[in-house]
Amino acid sequence: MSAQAQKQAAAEAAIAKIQSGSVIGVGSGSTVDCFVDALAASDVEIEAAVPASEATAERLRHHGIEVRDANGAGELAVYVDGADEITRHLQMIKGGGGALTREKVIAAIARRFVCIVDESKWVTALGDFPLPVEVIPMARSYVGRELLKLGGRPELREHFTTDNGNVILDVRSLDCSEPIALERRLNNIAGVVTNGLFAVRPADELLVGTDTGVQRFT
Ligand code: ABF
Repeated sequence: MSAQAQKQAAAEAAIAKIQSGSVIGVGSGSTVDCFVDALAASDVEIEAAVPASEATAERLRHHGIEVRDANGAGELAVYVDGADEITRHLQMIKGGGGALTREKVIAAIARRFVCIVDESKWVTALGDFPLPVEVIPMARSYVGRELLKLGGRPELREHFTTDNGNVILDVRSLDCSEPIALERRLNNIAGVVTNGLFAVRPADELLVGTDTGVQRFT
């Protein structure tokens, strides 16, 4: 089965987690695109969605699904999003698509986080994928130096500005074996807006598309 078919299967399995009439959070990326399309084709009619990126907002609107701002949406029933890496502890690296800050805010205001991935994202330990760190532009050099002190190898994501007007440093070689501690430490560097570790608030449920069907973990 191709990675695309696995994404599709995980996305379709997530539809069962959504109740008609609810307001939900919707992440970003190609797996989430499958979810939005599957949601639109399903019998489930949500009240509205809070999207993590402008691209997702556009896709939702295209299907006639109401898009709402996080401010004023209140607590969300469910947040459905993908990941770049996820472990058995449901801790993740996210942000390969650059929407990590909005993704983290929506994860924080959702009662449940359902992560949907293809099998390639399912890892035993975090850290092969470069960790995205969103930084306000004037702090780029300072944050880069601090990341070097922590053993990381930061690289500026070229020709990329986040939806919030910031830059991203993609960091290789960081020791991610204690993801909660590292997530907090990175967030304490002045100028860091967010980092792509989702360990303090992990997912609540994982749906992995595999060649033998969708596997579910909680
Ligand atoms: C979002 O989309 C991000 O956190 C992650 O970087 C990316 C995964 O993309 P895809 O579903 O295209 O692999 O979930």
